[in-house]
Amino acid sequence: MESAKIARLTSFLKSIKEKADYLYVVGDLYDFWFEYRKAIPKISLKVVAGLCQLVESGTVVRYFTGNHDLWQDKYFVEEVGVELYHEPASVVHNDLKLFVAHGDGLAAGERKLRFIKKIFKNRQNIFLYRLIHPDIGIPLARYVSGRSKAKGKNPYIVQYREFALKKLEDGFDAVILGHSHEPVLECSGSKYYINLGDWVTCFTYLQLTEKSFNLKTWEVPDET
Ligand SMILES: [Mn+2]
Repeated sequence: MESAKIARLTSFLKSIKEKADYLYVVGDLYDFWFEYRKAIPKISLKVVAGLCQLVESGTVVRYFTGNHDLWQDKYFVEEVGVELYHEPASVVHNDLKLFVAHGDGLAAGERKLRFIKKIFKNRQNIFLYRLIHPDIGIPLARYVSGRSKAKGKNPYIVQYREFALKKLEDGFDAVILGHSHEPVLECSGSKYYINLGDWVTCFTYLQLTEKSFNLKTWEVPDET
């Protein structure tokens, strides 16, 4: 993460301190994450510290892993105090039933990705990968992870929406996804399909107050 983006993200984390009851991080916070037993990637300490301070202030932080950080293990749980979700989850806030997921693999057409994820998440494969020295293993996995970045528009955007509409029919009040980088807030009656966008170019976040959803863009406050 480059410094301007780190500053933008940490200023956001600071702004919700003592205000937000919950923060959901819906995956791919980092381009890449892999945990060894005694080593972690050299990632921005400022972001980790920002999350720590948020947890200490009383905000419950729930971290859903994405396709770039699916190897999250115990570090964020033990050191930061986040609640970690490796799978989509159903949660209730303000009497609203929400379906939350990063989104990768939910489109009907993503069979290949679902298969690769199984291999990546296999405990034995993870054990073997940990035998590679971090100075080799981390850049290698980062390279593979970088190659998986969609060039241009995600081809499954229509299918993610179809998946979401089915969930809404099944009784959810809102479906909240990430992954596609395209912010969406679609309302039909009292039901919502939301995509959180990203913090690469959009800097969007969703705010739930009582029963209303607001998809907002975070601008760094002018300190002069
Ligand atoms: Mn993703």
